[in-house]
Amino acid sequence: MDHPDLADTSAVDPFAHLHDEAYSDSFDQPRLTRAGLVEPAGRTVQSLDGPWFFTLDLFDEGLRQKWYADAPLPPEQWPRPRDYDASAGATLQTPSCWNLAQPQWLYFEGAAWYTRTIEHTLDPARPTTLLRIGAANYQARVFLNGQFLGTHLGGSTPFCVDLSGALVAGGNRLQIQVDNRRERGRVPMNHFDWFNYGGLYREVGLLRLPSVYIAQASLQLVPDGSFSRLSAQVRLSSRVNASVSLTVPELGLQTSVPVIDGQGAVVIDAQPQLWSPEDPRLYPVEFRLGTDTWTDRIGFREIRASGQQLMLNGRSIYLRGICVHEDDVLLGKVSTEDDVRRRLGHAKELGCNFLRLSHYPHHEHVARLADELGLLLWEEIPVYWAIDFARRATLEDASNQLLELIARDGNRASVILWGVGNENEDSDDRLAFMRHLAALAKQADPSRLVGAACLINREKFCIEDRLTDHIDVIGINEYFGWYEPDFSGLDRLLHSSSPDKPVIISETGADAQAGHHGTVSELFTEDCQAEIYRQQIARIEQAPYVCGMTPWLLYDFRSERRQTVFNQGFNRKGLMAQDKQTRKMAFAVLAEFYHRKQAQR
Ligand code: GCB
Repeated sequence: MDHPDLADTSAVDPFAHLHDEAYSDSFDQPRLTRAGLVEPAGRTVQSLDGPWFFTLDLFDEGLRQKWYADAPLPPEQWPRPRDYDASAGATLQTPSCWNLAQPQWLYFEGAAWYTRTIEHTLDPARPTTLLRIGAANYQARVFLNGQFLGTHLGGSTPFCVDLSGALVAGGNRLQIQVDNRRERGRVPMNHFDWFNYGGLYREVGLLRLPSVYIAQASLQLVPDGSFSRLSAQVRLSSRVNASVSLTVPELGLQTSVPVIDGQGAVVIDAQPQLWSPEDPRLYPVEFRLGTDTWTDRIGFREIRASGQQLMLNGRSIYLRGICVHEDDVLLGKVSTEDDVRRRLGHAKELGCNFLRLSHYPHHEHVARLADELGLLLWEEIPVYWAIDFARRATLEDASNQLLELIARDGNRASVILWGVGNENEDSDDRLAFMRHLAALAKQADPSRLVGAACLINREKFCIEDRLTDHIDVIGINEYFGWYEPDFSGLDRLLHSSSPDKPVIISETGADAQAGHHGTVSELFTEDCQAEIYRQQIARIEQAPYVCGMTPWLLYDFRSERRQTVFNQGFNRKGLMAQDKQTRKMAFAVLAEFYHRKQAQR
């Protein structure tokens, strides 16, 4: 590689960085957003997973001293001393969470640097090279050959960087600075009930594309109750006029989508077999523009709210759900396909037809496997508790996370609901913020429902949250029996509310340490947790407008806020322990209810 040591000019004061507290200002733009996100959609991805040179950077020296500008030279050729050599030393395997790589890194919150070489061969047929990062928690800054290319905010959604302009033939030095600091202005903010893992914890790869390619495509059932029309939409990478071919062989469908100024849409008559949890039929779909082929397997179904009912394909449905976090004792937020299969398998064993993927976008495998296995999903962004609703940049960040999630999973039949928030106090700023998100989700995706975990009025014990006027499905988190020991509050809540839309009990539950037994009134015992489930189910079942529930939650998960002898750094509200094997008594209680409900259909 032949890159100048940009930092090493004798004119530069080697001590200037010691006095420069504006050192990060020039690395917050350009922002990498949904506008640049491209899904692989069956195209070849060159994986960059594996070992990367890695260091933690507690004092932000990488930006202060411009480590990215140091030429990769052997130490004997360094023009002056360095504090880090990005092309040598320790490596870290990706995807991974750095917290679990070394015991002393468990609680690290700050910046870290990943460096690796990518070999590039110029290909005139595929001049565009996009770097796609599955997720990096929370801010990522991308550098290629010493050049800063952009930064992404948001810890759970994918993003792309166009490397084409900075790539050279041969070896190229790719560097990603990832920063997992908790901050008040972020989404989520600094206070949340899960573990703050850091790193490149999802797959990273390269997509090589022609100069004009399909940036986004979707095929969906038109939600008009006729089940006989499909809506196709295409967006190209540039504002050209073109014709994109669309084929769905198993529907005998072959047509073209006229594209004007980079955008195209058509509605086509078709009679697909509908996707449902009982019959999760998927159709291979292909969009083609010249040599660029975009493929997917898509299910067609309709979800609607009708009064207090949820209608899937025109029939009322009860959502037998469970909440899940993305957490693993050994891997943290890394979700392997095996782990996701196990998670969905346990949900099926419970009798579920629905999962709430709380509280942030989970790995894209989840919705893909849910499509195949016939599970419905609530997906959400981490607009959690007291984020800074008054801050414009926070709204922009949340909006972008929402749009990236919709762009990634918009073709997944399993996803029926976009969640825009969880337990946020009803203030004017919050209402404006969340109304904006709800409207944005509707505009980006009119075919799905929008929901949120809302609040109840604790004096009157009824559902009372101004946000409910702006969403399709009301989620209610309530912990009667646990945080509020008296169940009479739940009776009052269920009787005195009269919502005009479907309600899901989006959380309820209790902590139990696996293997700890006692009386039903002894906190943290399995017996107490199981009894709370019994009491909850008996009441929720009677409320006619409750059209489903997602108790909190499938597995115990790391949460440093929880430090009793029973918790020891874990939230223990799992129906299973964090080993993902040990079932607590409440597992059978919920399974019994769900299997009974299923048989009633
Ligand atoms: C909630 C939150 C969830 C917590 C849970 C708990 O209401 O939405 O993130 O983990 O309660 O265990 O208290």
